[in-house]
Amino acid sequence: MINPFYTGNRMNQIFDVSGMSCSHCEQAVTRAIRRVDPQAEVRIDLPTGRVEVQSEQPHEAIARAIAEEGYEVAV
Ligand SMILES: [Cu+2]
Repeated sequence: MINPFYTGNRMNQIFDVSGMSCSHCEQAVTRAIRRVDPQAEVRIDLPTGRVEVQSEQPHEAIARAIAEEGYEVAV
């Protein structure tokens, strides 16, 4: 898959998040992820709760940040 954001060390990570219902939630989750990795690329699909992140930070660290923000992350 061709990914314009791929820089070499970044991994494409998918999270299944429940509890996001509006753009405010989207921003809260994005901010939480950027606290772990300010360079992270974040794409959120609200209807499905699919969160796609490109980051070199570990999957668990990002999942924890989302959970700490108050959203449920499926593992
Ligand atoms: Cu919301």
